[in-house]
Amino acid sequence: VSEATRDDRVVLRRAPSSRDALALMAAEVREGLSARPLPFLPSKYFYDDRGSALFDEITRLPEYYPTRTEEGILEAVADQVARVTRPREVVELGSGTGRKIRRLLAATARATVRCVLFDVNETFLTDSCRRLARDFPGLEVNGIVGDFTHDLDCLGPGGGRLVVFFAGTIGNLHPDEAVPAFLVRLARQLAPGDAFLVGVDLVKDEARLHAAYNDAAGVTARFNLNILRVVNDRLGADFDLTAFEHVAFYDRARAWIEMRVRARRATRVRIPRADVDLALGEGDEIRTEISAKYTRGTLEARLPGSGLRLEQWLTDADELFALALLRRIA
Ligand code: AVJ
Repeated sequence: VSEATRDDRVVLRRAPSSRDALALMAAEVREGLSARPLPFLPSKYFYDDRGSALFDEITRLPEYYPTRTEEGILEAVADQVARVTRPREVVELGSGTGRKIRRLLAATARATVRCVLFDVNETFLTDSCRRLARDFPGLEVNGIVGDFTHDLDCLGPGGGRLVVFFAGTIGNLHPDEAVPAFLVRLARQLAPGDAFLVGVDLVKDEARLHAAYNDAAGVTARFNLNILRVVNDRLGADFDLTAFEHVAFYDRARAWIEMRVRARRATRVRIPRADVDLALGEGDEIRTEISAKYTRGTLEARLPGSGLRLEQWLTDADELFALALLRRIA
C-alpha cells in the first residue's frame, strides 16, 4: 500500500483496488449486468456519500432491528470480549460511521495501541478516523480505503490483532461461495490466537425480516434505488431512476433477504465506458443485494478449513442477532 496521507495522528492509505477504482467498477458493473438470468450490481456500490447517509438513516428506523440489537449485545459483552482478547490492535472492516468500535476501544483501553478502520467510502472513513483520534488520545489511528473482499492483505501480518466486522455485513457475501473464501483470506491476516468478532443477523420470523427491508417511510427503497444513481454519477450511465421500483423479499430456502430494482416499464441503460447496453422489459429485475441470515449451526458449518473456530456465541434475549467470537487456531 502506498499513497499514505498523514494528518495529525491519522494515517490514511488507499488499497490497490481503490486506486484504480473506476476501472475496477466498470469491470464489475459490466460483469454484473451481463449475468443471466438475473443481472446484478455489487452491493458495495450503495455506499457513496448519499448512500452511506441513507444507510445511517436506515439504522434508526423502527423496523430495522439489527443495529440497535447489535449495539445492545456489544454493550453487554464488550468488557468480556476485551478481557479474553486483550488486542494490541483492533481492525474494523466496513466501519461506516465508526460508532460501535468506540464501545470496544473503551473496554480494551490501554491494551490497544493501534486501531485500523477499513471502508470503501473515503469521506466517512476520514471523518471516523479523525473523530477516533480526537476521542482516544494516545491511540494510533490508521484508515484503509478499500474493499475487504480484495484488499485484506493491506493489513499486514497479524499478532495481537482483533478484527471486528459489525452490522451483519458478512451477510452480503454469498454464504457458500464468498464466505468460505473470505474467511480463509481473513485468517491469513491473523496469527494463532488472534480473534475475529463478527455480527450476524439471525434467521427469524419472516414478517419481521420483511418489514426491516420494506420500511414504511421508504428509506430502504431510496437507499436501494440510489445504487443506480451511483452508477450514473461514477460511470456516466443513463439509468432512468423513475423507471425502477424497490423490491425486497426473504428467500426461505437460501435464508437470505434479496433486494432488487424492478423496471416498472420498458427501459434501457447505456454505459459506454463499461461497454453495457442493457434493455429491460416491464417487470425485469436487477439484484442489488443479498443479506444472508444465519443460525449458530449454519455459521459454524462455514468454518471447517478456514483456520477459525467459534469460541463464543453472543446473542440478545430474543435471538434476533448474534456476535460470534472466532479464534484463529494454531
Ligand atoms: C449494512 C449490509 C448489514 O444487509 O441489512 C440495510 C444493508 N440493506 N437495508 C443489511 C441494508 C438494506 C445492511 N448491511
